[in-house]
Amino acid sequence: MYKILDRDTLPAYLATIPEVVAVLGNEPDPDILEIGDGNLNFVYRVTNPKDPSRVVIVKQAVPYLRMVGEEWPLGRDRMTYEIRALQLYNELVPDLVPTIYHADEEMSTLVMEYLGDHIILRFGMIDGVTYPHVAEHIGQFMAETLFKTSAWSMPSEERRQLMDRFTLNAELCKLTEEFIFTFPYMEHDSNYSNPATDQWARENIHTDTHYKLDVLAFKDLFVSKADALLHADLHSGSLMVNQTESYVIDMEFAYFGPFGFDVGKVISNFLLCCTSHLHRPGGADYRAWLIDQIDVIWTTFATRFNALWLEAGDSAMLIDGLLTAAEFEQLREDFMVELLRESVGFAACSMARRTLGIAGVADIRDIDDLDIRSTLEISNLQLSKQLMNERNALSSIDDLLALVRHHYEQPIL
Ligand code: ADP
Ligand code: SR1
Ligand code: MG
Repeated sequence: MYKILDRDTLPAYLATIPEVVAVLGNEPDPDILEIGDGNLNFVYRVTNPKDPSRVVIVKQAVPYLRMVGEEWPLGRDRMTYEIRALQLYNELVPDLVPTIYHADEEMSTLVMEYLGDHIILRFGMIDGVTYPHVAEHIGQFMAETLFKTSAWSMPSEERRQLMDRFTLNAELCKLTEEFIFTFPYMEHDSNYSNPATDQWARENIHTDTHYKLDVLAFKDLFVSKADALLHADLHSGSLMVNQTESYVIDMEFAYFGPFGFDVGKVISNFLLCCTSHLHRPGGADYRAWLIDQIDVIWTTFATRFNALWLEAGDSAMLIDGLLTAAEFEQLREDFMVELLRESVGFAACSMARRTLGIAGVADIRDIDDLDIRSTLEISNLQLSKQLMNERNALSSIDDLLALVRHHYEQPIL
């Protein structure tokens, strides 16, 4: 039976799980610290005080939205989808996700490996730290998980059975539909407020029919296009990293959606951080590093995705003999250009929602001076609009990088 766990009840709960006892040891009085800084759930670090190397993470979904409180009810099913996605990722990309010690759908609880030598990428990037491998790891993660759950890889029936395990992640899909694709582009009580930014949004977002219809077209893709199993919340707060390793966490939004949603969200988070370093000490050098990482992410992703495509046998989409080698090559080339454009459109939506909506990013929202923050917010909105407007003129990652570099060359502060 479901029960909300806390520091008092966690030890007894964990003591009943042999796989957890094997890691933690028989410790009746472990050290427990709530370390969650996310928007939705509670995350505890549980350590054996006699041997601090014996440690686990316990993540539990509660029946409300953590960032608002109990007055915003939210079903606990999200943990079921996080468990299912993390189980699958442990098969597809075991080196890039935490190991599961125990998963309990009824208790909406996941007990997993503690990433003690890693920090959330967002905070490292806010501090201007460079990570030599993170972009490559992100590209690999997306290629493996997206390609291998797509109809270009899986047989039709098997894939539909997998889809069936994720179709009802309805409440979190609705959160995305509203908080990424709807509320930020209109007056809405849930939106963030900063006077100069609000004014700019009223004049340049709420009244821009073309842009709003473009955003709606991307909402349509989010709602309708089931390319692959997405992480669906793949931002720099969902990555824990150090100088050699990267781990993807927090896959509770997982559902079958468009490839470009994961790719675009990642790109947008490097851009949001880049904007923050117009003010933060990282300056031009760190901005250049961030933009270079977008190149590495895309290039690694596209290269690996193509390699998997060439290795794939018969799938729901293709069987041997249908296309000539030249036709297949042309298909892959055209496909990647379209995927880049789709990713850029989703990146544009993500930048606007992180600027105008309830769930901002610390990169920008932790800047105390409201005028400076507003200048950066408006710059993000300008870039969002430019990405959206010009996405279909982009034919390569170099075109995107040129657009972005040009944007950040303009002095704004
Ligand atoms: P939410 O779903 O509420 O956003 P997250 O899964 O993002 O929760 O986790 C919140 C925070 O808990 C993360 O930002 C990170 O600091 C910490 N955390 C989560 N999983 C782990 C882990 N396996 N090891 C170490 N810290 C973790
Ligand atoms: C109320 S929306 C909360 C947001 O936090 C998560 O990280 C997702 O991005 C979601 O949109
Ligand atoms: Mg989450």
